[in-house]
Amino acid sequence: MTRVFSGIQPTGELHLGNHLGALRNWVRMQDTSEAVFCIVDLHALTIPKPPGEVGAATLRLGQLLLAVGLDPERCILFVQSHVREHTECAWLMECTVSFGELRRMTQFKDKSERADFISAGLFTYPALQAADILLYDTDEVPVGEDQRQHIEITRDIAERFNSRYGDTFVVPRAVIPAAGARVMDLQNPTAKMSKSSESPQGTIGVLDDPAVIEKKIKRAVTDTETEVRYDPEAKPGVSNLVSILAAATDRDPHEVAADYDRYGPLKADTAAAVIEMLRPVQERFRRLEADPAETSRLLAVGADKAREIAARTMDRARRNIGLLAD
Ligand code: ATP
Ligand code: LTN
Repeated sequence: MTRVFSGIQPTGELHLGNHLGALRNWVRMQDTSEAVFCIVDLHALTIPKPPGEVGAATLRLGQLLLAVGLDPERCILFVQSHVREHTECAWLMECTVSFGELRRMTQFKDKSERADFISAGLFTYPALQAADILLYDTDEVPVGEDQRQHIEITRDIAERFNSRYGDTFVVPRAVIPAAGARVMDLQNPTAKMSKSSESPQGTIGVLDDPAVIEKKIKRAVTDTETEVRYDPEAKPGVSNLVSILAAATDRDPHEVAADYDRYGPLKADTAAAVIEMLRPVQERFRRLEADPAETSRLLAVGADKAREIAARTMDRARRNIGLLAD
């Protein structure tokens, strides 16, 4: 079976873009592949955080991922810092990637321009990400378009390591969902919906109350025409609503658009579909929130399974490098 690995940082609240663009696919992949999903808490430390913040956000994200439908019986779900092999392997990756390659990463360029404190970890971030992926003999990495360069560098690292020390790592490939999976900001439909968006009104949180969801969709920016058409270039606002409704009901956006001739009913149905889709997620989240020990237990089970695979890969890497056995 294909081994799939992906990671998500415990920063910010999950939104509809994360849900439709990533998490829903993760849930589906549990049945078609050997799926490993990781809450990458150490990656969150590349930007300094007050004590306790990352741990609390990790637990909450764990609860959310379980609520969305990740099932520890059908996938491995764990926290990066619980499996020490990630940081150990990251060192091997740092010694395999070059300074110049890391300097060319666009995410580093963007983030370092905005950061007050540029940690060395922000610079070596891709080495830790390569370790995450390569420890699990990963075939496929489902990620958004913005991560393409990180998967490319992971492939380069794996190939270079293998040619230096012999076959050690599986060379993974990125799986990037088709365009329709990109959810745009409701207030600024030419920008993607994002945790770091300036307009909370433009972003629907997975845990938003039904009344809040309804209000945000009702106030979503459209245009001065009245015709409903799926045309993301000319009509970004309306097309975003159409594609949200299509994604939430598993239909084709062009077909959905053909059902409407006014914006009002389109908005009402989109809100209803999103509320309906998120209702069971919110209910499961409330139950998990009431019993944090259960989520911690499930994450510990996941870490045990992950460690077993990661330890084997690290043994192979140490042996192939020819480090003195301990
Ligand atoms: P940021 O605010 O830093 O941009 P984000 O909201 O984009 O964060 P990430 O943690 O970078 O979220 O992404 C988690 C996953 O969700 C990734 O696989 C990403 O591709 C996906 N994703 C994020 N935003 C959207 C969106 N608007 N539409 C579709 N998928 C998205
Ligand atoms: N850099 C990714 C998060 C991430 C990841 C990974 C994704 C860390 N390690 C391994 C896939 C595989 C992000 O910012 N979305």
